[in-house]
Amino acid sequence: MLIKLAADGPASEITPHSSYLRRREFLAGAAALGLGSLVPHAALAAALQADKSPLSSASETQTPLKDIISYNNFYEFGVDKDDPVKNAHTLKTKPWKVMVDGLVNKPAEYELDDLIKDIALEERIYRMRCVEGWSMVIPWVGVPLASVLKRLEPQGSAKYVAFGTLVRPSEMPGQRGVFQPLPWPYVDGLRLDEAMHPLTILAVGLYGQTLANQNGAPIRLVVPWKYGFKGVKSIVRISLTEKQPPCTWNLQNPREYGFYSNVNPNVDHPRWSQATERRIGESGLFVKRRPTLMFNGYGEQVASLYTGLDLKANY
Ligand SMILES: Nc1nc2c(c(=O)[nH]1)N[C@H]1C(S)=C(S)[C@@H](COP(=O)(O)O)O[C@H]1N2
Ligand SMILES: [Mo]
Repeated sequence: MLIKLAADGPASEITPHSSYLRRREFLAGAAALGLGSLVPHAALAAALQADKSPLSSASETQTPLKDIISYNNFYEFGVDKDDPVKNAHTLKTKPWKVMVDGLVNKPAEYELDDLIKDIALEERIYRMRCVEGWSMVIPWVGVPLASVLKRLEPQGSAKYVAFGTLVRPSEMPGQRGVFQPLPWPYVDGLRLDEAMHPLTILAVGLYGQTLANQNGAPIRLVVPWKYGFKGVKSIVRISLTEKQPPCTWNLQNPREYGFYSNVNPNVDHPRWSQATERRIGESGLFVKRRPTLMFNGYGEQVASLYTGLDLKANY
């Protein structure tokens, strides 16, 4: 009954800023009342209303929620796939501020709700492909990154967008151990035209609810034609730059991970093939690996971004 209450109104309705906020508060209140267990995947998840986007890859079976929230890479919470689901509850996602700086006319430290205010939330069902060889189909809820960037007014000299994430060891066990798997903050970036592409979104939810912490709450990048590691989680900084920004995995191992990281079955990672993938949630003796598609199947929309670029050299 309470879940019905949270999902107030038709799914096609545009979500204004104030009701987005109210939903977040409703669930915080529900959690305080001990009603958190009514919410399927996290005590603070709140129902979101989103327009269904025609840009969805809607024909494929969606990966079950339980798999999306329990098989994650989020090294701030540990390096094993089941570490984030166990550890990410300690992350506090409210209040949340995003610092915007660099080559923009509207630099500021924005409250998250102000950053996406009045931009309609959309449901985008996307195939996602990790460089490790697994894939999922995820019904994201988010806003086009282009809409947010337009609001920030990139200057003419801006050529790239850099994303930075939270460094808060008190809430992130992976940042306080003796062994720190990555340099912090986790960073990555896009060329400005990739960032402005209509398929690129900032996600705040999935399966109609706010993101579970382990999926990158409260806001993360989603670029469906690139390998999963470009999906920067728990973003606290957006910078417009003239120079190509650093990428965590490229810094870690430049021979294995490049700036572009476009899904490409013809260019193998040095240690494993990229020709096929295992769809998470389809485990079983007789389940076959699927062929991986060029640009993860989004080539018709994005291939023109790379005309004239050698994709073997620019992996
Ligand atoms: N901040 C941060 N973002 C991150 C990572 C990380 O370790 N830290 N891992 C990346 C990798 S390797 C993948 S495959 C995706 C996984 O996103 P998901 O768990 O929501 O499927 O998040 C990416 N974003
Ligand atoms: Mo990944």
